[in-house]
Amino acid sequence: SDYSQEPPRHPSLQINSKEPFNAEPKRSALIASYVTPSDFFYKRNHGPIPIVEDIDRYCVVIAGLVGQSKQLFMNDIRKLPKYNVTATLQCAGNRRTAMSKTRTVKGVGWDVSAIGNAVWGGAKLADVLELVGIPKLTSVTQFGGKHVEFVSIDRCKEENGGPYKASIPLSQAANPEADVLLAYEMNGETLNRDHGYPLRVIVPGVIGARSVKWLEAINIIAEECQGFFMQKDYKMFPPSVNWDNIDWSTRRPQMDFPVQCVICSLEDVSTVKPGKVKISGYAATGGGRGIERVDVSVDGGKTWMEASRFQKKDIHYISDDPNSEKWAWVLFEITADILHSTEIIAKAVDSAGNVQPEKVEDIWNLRGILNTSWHRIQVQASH
Ligand code: MTE
Ligand code: MO
Repeated sequence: SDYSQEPPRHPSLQINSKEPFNAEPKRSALIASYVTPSDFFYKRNHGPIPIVEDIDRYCVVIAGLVGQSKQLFMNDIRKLPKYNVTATLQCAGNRRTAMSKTRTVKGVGWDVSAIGNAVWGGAKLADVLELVGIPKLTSVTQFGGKHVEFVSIDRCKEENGGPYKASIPLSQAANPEADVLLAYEMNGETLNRDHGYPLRVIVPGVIGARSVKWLEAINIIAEECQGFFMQKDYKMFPPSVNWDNIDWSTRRPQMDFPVQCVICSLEDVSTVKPGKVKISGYAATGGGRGIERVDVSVDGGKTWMEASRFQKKDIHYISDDPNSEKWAWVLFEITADILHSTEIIAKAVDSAGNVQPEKVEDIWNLRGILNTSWHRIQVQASH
């Protein structure tokens, strides 16, 4: 594998792995704006960044359980109606480093910033599938039934030098309301190489691993994709499962991400001057459910206050769809009096009433995914 032609990256990123390049911004960068600039958007790769030189010849092949397979060139995709969808992408491994402090887990270490919120511009997958005779669907069944597989141009060692791939249910792919995109723009600009140039999938509300970058082919298949990242990774196991007794086939690939909430205005540990302290961060949930509430405690969880939430503040790209913010995070903010050293905690509730687990120990899993435990910051009050 050749890492000699990687794109330039912002020097402020914290690099968790150089080859493949995995990096996240400082947590303070995430609350500087509702839409995360692509420079400060986490980068999660499993191999070298591919190079697509001749954009006129670049095409996506749609094949599998379709009458006739079809080649789609960029021009064909741009001819379809263009949608801008604001969607939060979160790696299932976000906050993994904190999970490994309880017990070691396997995987790239991430602090709290393997997440970002962008405005993705492109064609709806439902419109693309219609071109090969697949009718639009209006209900989503999460498991069982046909799947739509996305195959990338990149090469990774987990696939023994083959391409990264993943799939989602056809019922989601062909449902225009699910807002699954083939995106060629990020935040109003041409998608850059790190984020999937020239074309990537965006599956809103689902863990980042299913949003395949550098798309090469779309296959309609009878059941879910058998690739490494669907079958041998990104599955949630109970705390009793270890590397000696693991049976990957007993669990389903993770799809929706659960409710998550992180304080970004303070590092852990922070020193503050006694008095008013601003506490802000992000909260997000999967499946388009939306955040109902963010609770903040400044006394280690004895008492709670509700934070204020906002979206959209700095959106410049007006979305066609008034409902599209449902895939996006909310930023929250509250000012509290902090007079003594203490533990600050944030936790969110989504519109289905889902809450976050109190302790990371209770959700420990050997791959270190989905750490959505209450986010805690130790603060020392000092003059
Ligand atoms: N697509 C390809 N082709 N190769 C990859 O390594 N990584 C996935 C997904 N799509 C990956 C991919 C994972 S695990 C995540 S979290 C997101 O892309 C990260 O997207 P980003 O780098 O644009 O933030
Ligand atoms: Mo990921």
